Amino acid sequence: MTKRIKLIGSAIGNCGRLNGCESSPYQISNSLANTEGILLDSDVVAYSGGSHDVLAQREFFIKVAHHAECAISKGAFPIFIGGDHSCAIGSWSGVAYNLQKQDKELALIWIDAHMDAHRPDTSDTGNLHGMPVAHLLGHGHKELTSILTAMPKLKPENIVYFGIRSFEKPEEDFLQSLGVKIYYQHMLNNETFEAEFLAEFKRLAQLSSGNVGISLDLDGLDPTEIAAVGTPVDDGIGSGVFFDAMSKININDLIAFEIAEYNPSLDRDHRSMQYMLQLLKLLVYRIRYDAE
Ligand SMILES: [Mn+2]
Repeated sequence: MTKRIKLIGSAIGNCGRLNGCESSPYQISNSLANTEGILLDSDVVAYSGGSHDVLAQREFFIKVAHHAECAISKGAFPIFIGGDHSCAIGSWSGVAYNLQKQDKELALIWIDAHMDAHRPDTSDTGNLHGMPVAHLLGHGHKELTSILTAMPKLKPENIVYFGIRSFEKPEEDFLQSLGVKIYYQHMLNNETFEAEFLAEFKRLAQLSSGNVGISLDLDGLDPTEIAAVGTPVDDGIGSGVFFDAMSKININDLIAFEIAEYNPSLDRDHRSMQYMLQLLKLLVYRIRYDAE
C-alpha cells in the first residue's frame, strides 16, 4: 500500500513584506493537478486577520496545526504549502505535538536566506514571517509559542540551517546563545552543499529516530533561478543542487515537507512555479513508491 499524502495549505500573506503569498497554496495545488496530473487530498486554511493581530494568528495556526497533527496521526505525509513563512508556526507545531505525545522529537532542516529568528522585541517591522523559528523554539508571543501545547516545539540542537546570508545581529546572537547549527551560504557552494546536507539529514534522522522535517523558504535558493520571492537575496543554493539532494535523502526519515514564501504575482516567467512542481512531483513519487 502506498503512503497517503495530505497537502495542507496556509493561505496567509500579510505577515510578510509583500502581500501575494496567500494565494500560493491554491495555485500550487491546482497546477500540480493540471500540469503534472497529481491530485492530492488538500485542505487550505485561509487567514483573515490583521498583520499584527496575535489572537487571530493564534486561531489560524491552531487550525493548521490540527490539520497537521491529524494527518500524521492517520499515517499520512503532510506537504505544507505557505503562505509567508509565519505558516511554519502552525505546521511544525502540529507535527511536533503529535511526536511529543509519543515521547518523540522533531528535527528540522530550515532552508532560507534569512534566520527567521527575531523575537517581537528585536524586530523593527514586527512582521511575523521573520520570527517563526524563535516561536518554535519557545520564544516570542505566548499566544504563538503555545499552539496545541505550551511545550517548545523544537530543541535548539534539533534544527539546522542552510542558505543563510541575510540576518540581523540579535537573531544571530540569539541562535548562537542556544547553540543552533548554521551553515551560512558562504561556507558551502554548489559543489559542497549536497554532501553536507545529506550528512546533516542523516545525523538528524538518527537523533530524532527518523522524524526529520524540511522547511524550504524559496528565497534560500538562487534568486537568478527562483525569482518569485518577496525578499530576494543575492547568491543562494542552486535550485538543481537542492533538487538533486532531495532525490537522495532517505525518504523514510522525512516526516513532512514545507514550501513557503512563493509569491505568484512575482513569477513572471513561471520558472519558480515550474521548479516547485518538479520538486513536489519528485517528493510525491518518492513518498508513494520509494518509502518502505
Ligand atoms: Mn523564511
